[in-house]
Amino acid sequence: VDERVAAEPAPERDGAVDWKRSGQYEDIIYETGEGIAKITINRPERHNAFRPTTLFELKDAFNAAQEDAEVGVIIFTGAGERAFCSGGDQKIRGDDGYVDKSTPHVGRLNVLDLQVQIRRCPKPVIAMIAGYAIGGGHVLHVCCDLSIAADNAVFGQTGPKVGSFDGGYGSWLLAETVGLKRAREIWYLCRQYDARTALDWGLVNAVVPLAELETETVKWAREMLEKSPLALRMLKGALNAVTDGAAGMQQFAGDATLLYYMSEEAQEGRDAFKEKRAPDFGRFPRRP
Ligand code: S0N
Repeated sequence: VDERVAAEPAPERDGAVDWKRSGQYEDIIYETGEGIAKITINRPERHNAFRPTTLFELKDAFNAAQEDAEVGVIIFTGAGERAFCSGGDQKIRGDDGYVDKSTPHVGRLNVLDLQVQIRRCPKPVIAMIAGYAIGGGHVLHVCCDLSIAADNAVFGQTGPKVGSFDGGYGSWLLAETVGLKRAREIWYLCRQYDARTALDWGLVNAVVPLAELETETVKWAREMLEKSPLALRMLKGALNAVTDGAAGMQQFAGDATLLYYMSEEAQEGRDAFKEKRAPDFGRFPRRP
């Protein structure tokens, strides 16, 4: 009997991941399972608006996911069905940034650090969006590699209405994603856009019924987990390099060095130094 024919087809796994929670956090939840890390902003009473504490915790969680060699894909989301994230917490906005117990004397704008961290993380980050992705929350999903939206998702910027703007990734990465005219419209008019429009504009990768949001997002994560982690890492670096300028090239160059370290040619240099002999690079091809 040909075992390939007789074998039962692999059962379709449902979306349910047996998430294991870890870390001591107040504003977020950090979970892992099946090679996926799920990071959730947990302030649903404020539509998951972030304060400095939230951002310090997110920084810690993203760092944990990046450093965990078991994790291949990160899902970034908001608690509940009403919001992914509504941006900076306007209720604790001081005169020079956001102020809370973690930074009582100096206002902070520390979402910018998180944006950079998401971009530089060598693992794919999927924004899983139910409800509002507004203001600085909208910018966060723009910074993610992929965005899966529920059919109740609502997108938009509010800066010129509430006295702020994001002239960094929030402007030019958005323009690169949806085009300059649409980016201008989004910022100048501060309208809200539904999930279908976001899909038409290339702002999200897929729209699914709310009840299927996590199942579908996990499906995308599992598909990526089947792929070569180094290839995904290099592709993320390559796709970000142009918009990240010298910093993007620096990261991409670091990845090239990582690959070189893994070659026999580089290891010959290391070994020759340790063995106090001249390196023999003659056995390696001068590639055309
Ligand atoms: C999302 C909206 C449209 C939803 O309206 P809806 O459904 O009517 O709900 P609400 O009743 O308004 O909201 C429910 C509860 O949640 C609170 N809430 C919502 N959003 C926020 C928020 N951002 N801050 C604090 N609280 C929030 C509501 O107040 C309500 O609670 P109660 O009833 O108890 O009052 C609507 O909620 C809305 O428009 N929200 C505000 C969206 C907004 O303007 N966000 C801020 C935009 N600016 C930024 O994000 C800053 C940008 C930024 O981070 C940045 C950029 C560049 C450089 C640095 C920075 C930086 O600041 O770090």
